[in-house]
Amino acid sequence: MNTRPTGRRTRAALALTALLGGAALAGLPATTAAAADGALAVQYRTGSGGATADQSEPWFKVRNTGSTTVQLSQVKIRYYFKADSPDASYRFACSWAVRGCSAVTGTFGTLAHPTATADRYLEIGFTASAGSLVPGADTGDMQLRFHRADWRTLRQSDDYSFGGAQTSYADWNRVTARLADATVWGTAPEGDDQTDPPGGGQTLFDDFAYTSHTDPALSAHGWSVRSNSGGPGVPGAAWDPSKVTFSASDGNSVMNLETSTAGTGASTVHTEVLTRSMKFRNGTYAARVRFSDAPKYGPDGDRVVQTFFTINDLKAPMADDYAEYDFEYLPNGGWGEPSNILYTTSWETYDPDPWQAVNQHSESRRSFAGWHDLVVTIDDTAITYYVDGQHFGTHDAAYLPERPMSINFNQWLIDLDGQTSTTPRAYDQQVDYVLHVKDQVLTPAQVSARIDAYRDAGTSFVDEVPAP
Ligand SMILES: [Ca+2]
Ligand SMILES: [Ca+2]
Ligand SMILES: [Ca+2]
Repeated sequence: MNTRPTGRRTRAALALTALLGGAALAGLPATTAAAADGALAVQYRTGSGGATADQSEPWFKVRNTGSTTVQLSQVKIRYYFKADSPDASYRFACSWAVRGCSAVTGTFGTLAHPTATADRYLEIGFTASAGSLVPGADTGDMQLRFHRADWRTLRQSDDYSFGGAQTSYADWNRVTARLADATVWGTAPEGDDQTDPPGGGQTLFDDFAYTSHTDPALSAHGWSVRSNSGGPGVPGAAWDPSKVTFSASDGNSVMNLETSTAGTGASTVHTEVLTRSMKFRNGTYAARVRFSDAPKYGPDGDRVVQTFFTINDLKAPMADDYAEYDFEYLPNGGWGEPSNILYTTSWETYDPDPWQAVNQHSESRRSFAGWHDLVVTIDDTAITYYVDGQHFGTHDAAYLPERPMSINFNQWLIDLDGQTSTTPRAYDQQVDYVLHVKDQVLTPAQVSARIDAYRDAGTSFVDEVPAP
């Protein structure tokens, strides 16, 4: 992980965004309940009834059989199947939907307890633009499909939810529907233990009250201070744990990441701190970070990147289960930018060689020197960034995370072209705290209130977030 290439934003990346519309991905269930007396029925037919096929084509209509209006964004349908092999991967697509394919999301999950006919599921969800269902209404036709990533023939005769004889729409209880996290339709296979999904709220909070990078508490609290070489940034640079230090003033400890160079790869030192566990997915992430525009000594001008981000591992070029959400401040420009710029970027995936990026970003071209409150929220529908309580950007469902991630801070140099001097110089990035609240979307004000409450209680660290 963290072999993040330079030159990460291309105009081609933005053009690719349009191609992703039908393959949007949904995250964990929403946490708020609505329409408590609502009930749903799911009708199914197959568009491809063979025992084997190039694509499985589960088509659905969802009908509101209750007495209150249902927001489709609160609805999830699961279609269970047996994968063709343990490592087979699948792609979702929507051929046609009355509500619009862009309003229908599909993501794949793995059952914790596989059975002979179900070890995976396709979960269908809806964006807010899908609208609602009044009592008695249905979604109309949703002609959905999925295929193997390598387009090899798939076997569907062994799939729990498949009905080869269902060539016209009829109620089908071998798929499930959930409304606001409650299962309201169908019978799940025994392997689906997700009957009562967590409401979330488990929290990681760290005020970074440590003495040094070798403080046993730092590791005990799940953090790793990077020492392994490699990207991103200047080739030959070291990642030096000893340049991650801690200091306190007025009883509040902050972490400092120092990055330095004397104009050569061998003299360049990068810094990074990250959680060892990739267990963070939907919810709220927040950190108070101090960016700097100028070095603390030596000549200015290096293409520094100062960051707070979440990331998981790219399993293969363009693998769609990659995820990354960044705050990246470039005080001296870089990536073709002449001057200071703050990016927030949400990643679907990328190919390191030849470089190809599938992401969406927001930017602001001004100085962000000084302390800033950074917040990003991820739910089933969007990724939203805030800086100092102000909305900074919202990115689309196509960029939602498919898998959990680590939480990272790093400071590094894109290259040595911004300042060609061999005079030593160093830059600081500081971090006051980090907060993650699982599966809950908090406002920046609610984040501040949580931080205040932990500090009032004298709590400098808590980690309730379960392992993935
Ligand atoms: Ca199968
Ligand atoms: Ca992705
Ligand atoms: Ca602190």
